[in-house]
Amino acid sequence: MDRNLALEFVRITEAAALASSKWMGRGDEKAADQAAVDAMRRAFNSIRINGTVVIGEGERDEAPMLYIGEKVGIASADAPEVDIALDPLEGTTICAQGGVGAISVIAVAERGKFLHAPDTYMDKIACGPGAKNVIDIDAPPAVNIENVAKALGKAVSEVTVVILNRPRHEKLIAEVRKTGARIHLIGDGDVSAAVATGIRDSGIDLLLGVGGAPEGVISAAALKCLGGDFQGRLKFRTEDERTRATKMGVKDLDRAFKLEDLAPGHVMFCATGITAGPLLDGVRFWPGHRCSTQSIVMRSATGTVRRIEAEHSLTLKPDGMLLKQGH
Ligand code: VTB
Repeated sequence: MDRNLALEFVRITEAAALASSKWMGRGDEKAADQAAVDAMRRAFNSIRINGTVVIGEGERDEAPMLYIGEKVGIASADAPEVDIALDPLEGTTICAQGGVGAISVIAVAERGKFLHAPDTYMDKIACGPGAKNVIDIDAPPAVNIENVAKALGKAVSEVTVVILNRPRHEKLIAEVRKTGARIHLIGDGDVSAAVATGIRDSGIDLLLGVGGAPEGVISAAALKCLGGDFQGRLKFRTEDERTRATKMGVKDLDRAFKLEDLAPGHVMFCATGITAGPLLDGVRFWPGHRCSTQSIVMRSATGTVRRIEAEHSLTLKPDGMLLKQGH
């Protein structure tokens, strides 16, 4: 995958972040998401790729834009063939409530590589490079935490585990508390939390628990670039979900997927913060109709991790115009 491409993709997540940031705290999840989707879809028109969305806003009949199978980019014979996993606004509730850690995110792989994850739940475990090789989704939380502590040279009481605050995690939370590890409970947004385990100064060591499966693939791509680890197992609530997964090409529905199963080959990841979180700063607005974004861009081929700070003019940029016109 071309190295310049990574820097092109960040302009797309920036556009989506800028558009949805206008909706921060306004209590309208739908509008925030729509703004991000529209901006991301439009921004794809400026990039030379033969792109196919493999993880997106849903099936073609339920999502008018950025649906699974949609072709994106300026197609040409010499443009790279890539598969795209995206979430224009990961954390719609976070954005609508002005909470912590909403991001706009794109992961890219060579054609046919990403696991085509169905829109079901996934049990997840994620960690950074320091604890790679010691986590195991089939081991009890206490064992994983103990092993992560050892690998990081920390006491168990110094390990911070991030978990989505959900009734389904009651038992998990109790088990983790029993170990004495610290817990960071989040309301939403387990992609930025998973990726944060791979960032040295995020203060997060381990992610445990059940979130969205498509977002698991996106998180795996990021942790591959960061040299961390991610494992996941699909969790089905209905027979219909199992059928859908089979239709999407998942062969073994109950398998514990390793990072290499979810995001094999060379991958690229980029994300822009919408609201401030452990991974990225949010969009900030400055006097004079200017605003700033913080993004992270990385590629697995080289392991380079770039943080990109950008300042935007809201009067000159097309997305800026959109913001000014408002809704
Ligand atoms: C949420 C959201 C996550 O999965 O947890 C969702 O915060 C599914 O969980 O970021 P609920 O149905 O309990 O809300 C994610 O979207 C992605 O994994």
